[in-house]
Formats: sequence, C-alpha cells, structure tokens
Amino acid sequence: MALAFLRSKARWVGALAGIASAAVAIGLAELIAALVGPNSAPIVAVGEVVIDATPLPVKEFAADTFGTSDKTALKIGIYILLTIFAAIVGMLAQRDIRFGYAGIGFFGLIGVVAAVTRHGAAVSAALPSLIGAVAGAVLLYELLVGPRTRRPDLQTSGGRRSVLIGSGLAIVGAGVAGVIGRNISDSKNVSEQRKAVQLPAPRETAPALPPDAAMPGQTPFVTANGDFYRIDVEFIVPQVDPSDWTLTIDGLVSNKLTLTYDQLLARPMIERYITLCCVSNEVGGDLISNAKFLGVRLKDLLEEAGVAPDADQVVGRSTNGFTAGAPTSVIMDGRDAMIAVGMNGVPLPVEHGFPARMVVPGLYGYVSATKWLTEIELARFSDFNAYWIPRGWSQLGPVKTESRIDTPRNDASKPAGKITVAGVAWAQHRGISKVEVQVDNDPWQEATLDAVPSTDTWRQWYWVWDAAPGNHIVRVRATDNAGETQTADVADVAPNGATGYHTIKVTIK
Ligand SMILES: Nc1nc2c(c(=O)[nH]1)N[C@H]1C(S)=C(S)[C@@H](COP(=O)(O)O)O[C@H]1N2
Ligand SMILES: [Mo]
Repeated sequence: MALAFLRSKARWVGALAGIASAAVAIGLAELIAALVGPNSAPIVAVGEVVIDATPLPVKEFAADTFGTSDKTALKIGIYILLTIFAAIVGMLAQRDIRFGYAGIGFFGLIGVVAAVTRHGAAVSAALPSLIGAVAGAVLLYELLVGPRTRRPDLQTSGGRRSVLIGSGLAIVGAGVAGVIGRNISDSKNVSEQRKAVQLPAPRETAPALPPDAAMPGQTPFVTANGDFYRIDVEFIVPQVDPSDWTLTIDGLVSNKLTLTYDQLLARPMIERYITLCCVSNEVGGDLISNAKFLGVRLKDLLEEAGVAPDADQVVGRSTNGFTAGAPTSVIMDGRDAMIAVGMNGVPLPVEHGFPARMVVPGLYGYVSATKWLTEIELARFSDFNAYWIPRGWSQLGPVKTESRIDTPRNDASKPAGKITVAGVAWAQHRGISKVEVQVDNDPWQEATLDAVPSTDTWRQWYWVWDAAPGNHIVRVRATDNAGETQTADVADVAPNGATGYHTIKVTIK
C-alpha cells in the first residue's frame, strides 16, 4: 500500500512544496527579525541554543574540524537539516495537509521557544518565527490543497506544473526577503559609533617596548587587531551602541555602581601590554595573542562599590548573557586587571567586545575576559557557576606555563647548517625566566630571551641550531619566574588547559 502511495503521485511535488513553505517561513522571519532584533531570527536563535547545549566533546570536534568557521558550519548544518525535514513534511502534507500544519507548527514552536528564551529577549522575539510559520502554512495549503479544491481539473499534470511554478516563485521571493532582512540587520552595526569614539589619553602609559629582535619567522610581539585570535559563543557579533550602554557593578556590594560609556571614559586610564590566551589552545596552537589594552583598573571600581568580604567571585556578564567568573583575590592583588575600552590604540574592535570588556593578566579568557561587558556581579563561587563551568571546565583558570615553536614549521625541510629556532613562551603574571630547546635526545640548550615590558606578556625566544643532515625532532620547554618548568605530561585542553612539550619534526638535507 505504501508502495502504491509512493507510485501514485509524484512525491517531489510534496517535497518541493514543503521546501518552498519552509523557505518562505525563514525568509519572512529574517525580514521581521530585522525590525524586532537580530537574535530573534529563527536560524540565529536555534544556532545559539545549539551552541549553548552542545556537549564539550562535540564542541571540540567542531572547533578541530571547522576552526573559527564553526559557526558557518553550524548554520549550513541547520539549513541542510531544515531542508530535509521540510521535504519530508511536504510529502506527508501531500497525503494529508494536517501533517503539514503539524510539521510547520513544530518547527515554528522550536523557533519561538529558542528566540524567547535567549538572554534578555522580549516577547516580541516570538514574532519572526510565529509569522513565518503562519505564512509557511498558508503557502503549503495553497500549493497542495487550494488549487485542487477550487479547480478539480488541476489534480493532473497541470497541478504539478502550478506547484512547480508557485514553489519556484515562493523560493525566489523568500530568498529576496531573507537577503533584505539580513542586510538590514547587518547594516544596524555600530561601526560608525565606534569610529566616533575619542579615547582618552592614559594616566599611566604602557612601558616602552624593548627593541624588536625580529628574528626571521618570529611571531610579532604585538598582535595586530585583525590577527588577534577570536573565541566566543555568540552566534552573531553583538552590536552594542555605547550611547545606550551602561556598566553596572552589583551583587554582593555595599554601593551599587552604574556607569555610562562617557563616565567610564572619564575615569583614570591605564595602558598595558597583556597577552590573552584561550584554555582551548592545544599545545602548539594559535589561540593566544598580545595587545596593548587601554582601560580602567578594575580594583579601583570594586573598592568604590565596596565588595562584601564573602564575595570571592567577580562575574563579568555580557549583553548576551555569557558569563566569566574570576577570583576576587586575583583581581584585587595589584595586577593590572581592567575594564578595557581600547586595543592597540583604537577603540575595542566590535568582535573583541566593543564598547568594553574585561582583561585579567594571568587568567584564561573563559574565566575572566568577558566581551560586550554590561554587568560585573560580585558573587560566591559556591553559589554561582559561570558559563563554561557546568560544561566541563574548571572554576579556576590560571594560565599554565607553556611555550611554542614558530620557526621552523613542523615538517619543514632545511639545508644543513645554522638554523634559527624561535617562538614564544608564556606564563602571564609570573613571567618567563628560561626557555630550553632539545634536539632529539641531546642535552637541553638554553634559548636567548627577548626583553619584555612586564611579566603579563608572552616572551619571544630564539636559539641557533647547528643542524646536521637527518630527520630530527625539536622540542621546547619554558620555566617561569616562580621556578616552575612546564610539565612534559600530556593533558587535554579540558578541564583547565593543555600541557606537554610542543614538538616538531624537521628534515635536514
Ligand atoms: N561575551 C563573551 N565574552 C567572552 C567569550 C564569549 O564566548 N562571550 N569567550 C571568552 C573566551 S573563552 C576567550 S578565550 C576570550 C577571547 O577573547 P578574544 O576573542 O578577544 O580573543 O574571550 C572571552 N570572553
Ligand atoms: Mo577561551
């Protein structure tokens, strides 16, 4: 019977009508989201829910496979799944339109729930999915049922042709609506507001940079803003207008503070070179960068707010609800923990948290470096877990002493003779005291360290190797100013940072 059903009518008619209806639903939703708010678009809202719900091993797999394009991959994945489901729902609707309504209703509901449960979402966030779903249902009815009831003669090939034409037009229209909607949403960015910002001069300038040793192949000491690594869970980059932004310091404080952007900029500023790194950085990885940050010392603001003695955690919260929590003791210990507004002489780039973010030397980003910062809440570690903690990462995230070889590249092939081996080593806030390089099983050799402006940055190093022909293994290890040499034990990035020696293979001819 099922076989007869499949043979009896062209199934593609239903599949096509289903896909066209889904396209109209999504396209119209994009257009409405341009008015309601970018995070209310169903694909964006569902994408954010998926990111929030993805278990750590899957996230690691996605990051390994797609790198920083993981969000594009997710978007494509959602579209592919949606197309398959829409085709199935359409085929079922061909048999009985109520299956179609049920299917569209189900997906519409997913969109609505995802959008209204986003951090700070208004009820209106339901509108794009809701209106999109209704439009999709109307179209499905018109394509599959309408012509048949009005003109029974259309049952035959003429009906198919009209479905084909109707669906084609609907898909094109949906595409146009979707592109217009996305363009409106994208044009509502804050690049103009950012350009208009006049950063104040720092009261305490950054220490002068020591002359660059600039060995060939050496990674630059200061990372250009465009090259600075980027990690965040936000599916689309938040566009935060500084003119209606405020920073609130609240929770376990005696004197809640609220600052506007202008009030923040009017505070005394410090300027510091600080190296930021991600706990997800694999041994030898590039999720680490160094910039000159301009900002307000966090300690001063917290002292003004009056921190309760039992508030052992400083939680930074973003406009989208992301949180990172650092020990109060670390932030108050005199290091240059700051609310940063500038990066390498310009206002914070939008992807790096404009208008303001936290930066704490010596801690991984996931416990300290909240971008698009809007609230600092004083809390207790026993009462509150920040974003990554229930997802398998440690509450405390001090940076581990690590090192990396940048030149030669792994699997490089070089002529015999003198070869400069160079790279970076880091142990933010402790500082690097020694870097050693080992070729095969020869004794460890001490590398030359470049000068650094403080202990809060990475340190460039180099060592000249007199290389003899053959296949060689080169490894590196660093020692920090506390006297700790990095461990050779290999550990995964979770729960609190990868360990092991970065090791490369080099062929000498
Ligand atoms: N709002 C927000 N801030 C965030 C994150 C995030 O996902 N959302 N990720 C954190 C992590 S894990 C890191 S390593 C740093 C990365 O900062 P960057 O993108 O400027 O390099 O930002 C931190 N701040
Ligand atoms: Mo991170």
